[in-house]
Amino acid sequence: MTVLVTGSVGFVGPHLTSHLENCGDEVVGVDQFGPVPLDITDADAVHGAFQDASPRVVYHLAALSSVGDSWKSPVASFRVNVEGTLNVLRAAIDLKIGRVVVILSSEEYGHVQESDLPITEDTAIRPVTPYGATKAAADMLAIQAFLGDGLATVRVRPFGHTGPGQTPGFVVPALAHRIARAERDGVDEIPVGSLEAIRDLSDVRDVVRAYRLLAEHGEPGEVYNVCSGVGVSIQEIADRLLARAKREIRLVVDPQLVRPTEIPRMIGSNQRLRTATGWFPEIGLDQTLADVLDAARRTTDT
Ligand code: A2R
Repeated sequence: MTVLVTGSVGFVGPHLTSHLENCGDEVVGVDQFGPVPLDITDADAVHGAFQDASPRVVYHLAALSSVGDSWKSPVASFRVNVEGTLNVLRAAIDLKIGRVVVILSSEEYGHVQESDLPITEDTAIRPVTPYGATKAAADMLAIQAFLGDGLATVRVRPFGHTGPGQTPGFVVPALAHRIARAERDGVDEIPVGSLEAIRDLSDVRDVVRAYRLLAEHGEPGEVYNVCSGVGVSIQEIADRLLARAKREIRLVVDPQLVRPTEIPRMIGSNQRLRTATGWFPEIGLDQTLADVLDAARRTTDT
């Protein structure tokens, strides 16, 4: 079966591509700087690429994915994340593509009261960050494409995920890179931002398995959280990484690294995903952190 992945050379794209290929799919990857270059904001180019590939399934990952950057460039985030998604949906409708898996975000939920945790798919959408708002808008477009145009969209709201290959703009690889540099340079302290925030963190390799399972078994028109269901603090992540360090390293809080709006506790429910697909996470946090630290050491050495 031919499938198409947008955002194929980002962080998740290569993990998804190798998983799909291992499952026997023929993958066409498109990305702004990918093997098949495609600007997702160019509607005609998106239509042309989809027509050429003629996929049964589209996995739409292409996005400006940094929450921090979305505060600095909300218009660019909106164009890529919302207009880009609209272009994908319109092309898929026009070309009668069987299914579109639209990758959205847990950032759509925003600040959720402690009493309303864990976050289910029915939790109100109240985004706090510009990035979260773009994903909420993309979510609406995908609902409309299903309800109004009959396109089989499956909407997915992944919570935090990490693994080898993630850029140091995200908290786990950022910490891992600082530790790897401190090991290399013989430094005994590293800066950190907020340590209190609690996140629901998955391994990217588990997340991409969920995406394919949802392409196969997800209900068209439905939305699914992808998350571990377990909360872990940034402090604990940092401590577990430091426990693997090759020297004694201390954390020093740097106020400049604290985000303008930090959501204190985000924990999701993966019940709907489990019921629909039988998915469960296979890779434990310690394995993930070990792999991210090893990857950081390799890039720091080169
Ligand atoms: O920003 P770049 O140069 O890293 O390229 C990203 C690409 N992308 C685009 N592709 C086509 N046309 C555009 N105008 C455009 N702008 C950005 O999408 C990158 O290669 C890919 C997204 O990958 P990452 O930023 O690494 O995100 P990640 O972690 O792979 O997340 C995949 C999806 C995204 O929708 C996130 O918002 C969601 O999962 O969490």
